Amino acid sequence: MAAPLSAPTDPKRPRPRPSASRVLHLGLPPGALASRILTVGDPARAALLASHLTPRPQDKGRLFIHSSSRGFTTYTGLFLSTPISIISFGMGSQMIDFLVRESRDVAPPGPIVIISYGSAGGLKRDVEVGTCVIIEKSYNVTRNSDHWTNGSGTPYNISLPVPANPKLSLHLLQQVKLSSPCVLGESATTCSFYSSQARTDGNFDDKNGGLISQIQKTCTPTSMEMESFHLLDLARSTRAPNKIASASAVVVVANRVTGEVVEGRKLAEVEGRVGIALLRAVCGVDLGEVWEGEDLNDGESDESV
Ligand code: R1P
Ligand code: URA
Repeated sequence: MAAPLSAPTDPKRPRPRPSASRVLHLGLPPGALASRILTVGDPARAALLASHLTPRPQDKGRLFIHSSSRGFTTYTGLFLSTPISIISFGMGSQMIDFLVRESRDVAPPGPIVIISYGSAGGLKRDVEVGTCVIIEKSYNVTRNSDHWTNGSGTPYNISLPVPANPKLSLHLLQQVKLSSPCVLGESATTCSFYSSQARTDGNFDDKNGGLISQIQKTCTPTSMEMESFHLLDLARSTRAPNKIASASAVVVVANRVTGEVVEGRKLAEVEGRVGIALLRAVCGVDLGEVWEGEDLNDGESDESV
């Protein structure tokens, strides 16, 4: 039987749960997660990475696996004796929102690390497909529906950047570089694979013909994907003592400037190699050093709406 969850921070606004002991969308009880979490979009990528884990002693010889009815699959086990969880979430910022908030709820108390590992489009001519990009900061690119409603603003908004945890990013870069081409870069995180990634479609009036140039006038992104911004934004909003340090790694699968697309066999090989490097990196990171210089004592109370 699972231990009861910790009390919600505001008893007047309890978080919804399907039962007293599991979070609503991930379907996990407390104790199901490690303090080190690697998230991926694709369930097949999660299964591949999880094949490198061994069961925790308390799981009686079987890896902990849970697939929720809302599309999240979680594996928890040991990688080189260190507890780690791998969670597949599907796609998009909203799924990452569920993942980050509910993981934080059932993960062990105190600081935790969440790293995301996905694929991306490339926006720099000289960054070849198959290269891993460690995202040092991300901009949110969103469709501005008001522009279609009354012509206000531009069709797409580009936010200010949000940084990844710098020590964690550097650690990932050093580890992945040992076995694969890897660079530090900025990312444009988009609200759609289509409109806000400048893919044109005759069936829709997306007003996105000039979007890549608009993005490149604002920032210098190396990659374009759909989740990093929200992960980094939520992580920096966490309160001590239950902070999240986060960083994001992507493999460029299609270069949007040159039109080059990675070949299937090469992608499988690179994804596996980078995946193992990230498992090593996440398990090898010193949880104390990641937050060096930051106050990990109790945070302030919630006063705003
Ligand atoms: C779009 O095809 C998906 O691919 C990328 C994007 O972020 C988006 O989720 O990530 P994954 O390869 O992790 O799915
Ligand atoms: N994922 C994305 O979001 N965009 C791409 O072009 C490739 C992968």
